[in-house]
Amino acid sequence: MRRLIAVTTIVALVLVAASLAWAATVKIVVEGEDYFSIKPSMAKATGSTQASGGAYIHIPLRRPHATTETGPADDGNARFKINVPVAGTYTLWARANWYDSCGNSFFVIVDNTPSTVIGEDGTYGSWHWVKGARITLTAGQHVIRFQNREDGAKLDQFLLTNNSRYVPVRAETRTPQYIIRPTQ
Ligand SMILES: [Ca+2]
Repeated sequence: MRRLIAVTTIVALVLVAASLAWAATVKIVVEGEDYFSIKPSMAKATGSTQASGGAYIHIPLRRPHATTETGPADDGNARFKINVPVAGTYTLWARANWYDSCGNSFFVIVDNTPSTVIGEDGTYGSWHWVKGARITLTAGQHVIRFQNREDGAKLDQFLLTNNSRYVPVRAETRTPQYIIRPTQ
């Protein structure tokens, strides 16, 4: 009997721990077009049949397209304001579409921390998820900035999750409860 109680207690504790972990799992999905502010050469594009919501943001191709790593021509960017419900370490993912090997990345700047690079993978001409940095965030408001690094880079959505094993596959459903937009 004592053993049964012990086993029952352990099972109950495991279930409680699992449900707490489940409850604390957060996924923040933001459309590229959900920006709080945008600065050229970052631009919004609409009418897409492939991008979620029909829209994305991008650094338009220059003519001639940069074919060497010369550095960005401007600091064009989109700033996003999000409300993080639970403090933790979040993995950043971007649903991107790259032009070529010289148009396949963005700088990402979280609040006032040094920039990181997302992209530099070899999938061109189709929307796909790219894994970015792991970011430690407090609960509350944060600013995420996607900034020009190379022309020909497009962003449909980005995602932040504290579940390090989560791997997005398709376009995700946006989570408006975490997104702060300018008041109209
Ligand atoms: Ca979109």
